[in-house]
Amino acid sequence: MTQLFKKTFSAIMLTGLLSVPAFAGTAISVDLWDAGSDMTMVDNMRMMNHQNMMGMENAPMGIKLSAKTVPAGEITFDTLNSSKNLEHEMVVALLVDGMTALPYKENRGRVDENAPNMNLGEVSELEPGEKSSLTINLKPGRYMLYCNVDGHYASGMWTLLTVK
Ligand SMILES: [Cu+2]
Repeated sequence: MTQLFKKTFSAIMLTGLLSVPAFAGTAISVDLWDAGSDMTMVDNMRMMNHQNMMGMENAPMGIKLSAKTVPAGEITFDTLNSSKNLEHEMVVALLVDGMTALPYKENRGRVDENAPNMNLGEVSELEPGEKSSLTINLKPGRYMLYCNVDGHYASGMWTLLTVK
């Protein structure tokens, strides 16, 4: 850290720049988690029904980010599926101003990824314990990261990200 600081500092001195050093991008850690029981499809459906009563704070699964706001530009999502027994994924969507509901297919329990802005990039199905990264360029705006495995979005597996 100190070394890096010195290098950065001398680079600034050498080039005579007083502004922020050139920004190579931002990395965010993404944790795809769940409560960890042996959940079957039937349990998933039951969770979806409970969701309305429970509220998000009691959701049985979710997405946790190391940062909720990041600068525009190249963003790397270092994604870990920390579940012990379920596959999860992470899809990036842009929330357009005034949007009140996502294009959601009730019959399939999934967000419609083919709808505009609903899939700007993804880390597709990760096995329990598996990691993968996605790097994409994001403009300022409000984004949502979600898991589109059947029933998971409705079970609370989404979070918001602000790009400034
Ligand atoms: Cu999931």
